[in-house]
Amino acid sequence: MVIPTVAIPTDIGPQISAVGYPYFTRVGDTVRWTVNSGIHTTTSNTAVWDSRAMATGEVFTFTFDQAGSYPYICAIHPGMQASVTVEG
Ligand SMILES: [Cu+2]
Repeated sequence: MVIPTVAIPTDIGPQISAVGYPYFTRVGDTVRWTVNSGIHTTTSNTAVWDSRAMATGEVFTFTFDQAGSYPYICAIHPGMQASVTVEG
């Protein structure tokens, strides 16, 4: 079974999957998600951002201007969870 993932196309990017990965970045950085397969969203649990539905190859970016921990899900597949931790 192939688990669809949302990830930037590098090894160090954020990934959202059934397993979930933490991702660490710094204030002022722009995080970029690219859909590798299927249709997914990257949706902040606390309404900080919402990509809405994206198809394969689509890209969403968000710039973090405050430190904190930001959990997010795929709104289409709520079992897909991950988080971004922004360090000051
Ligand atoms: Cu999904």
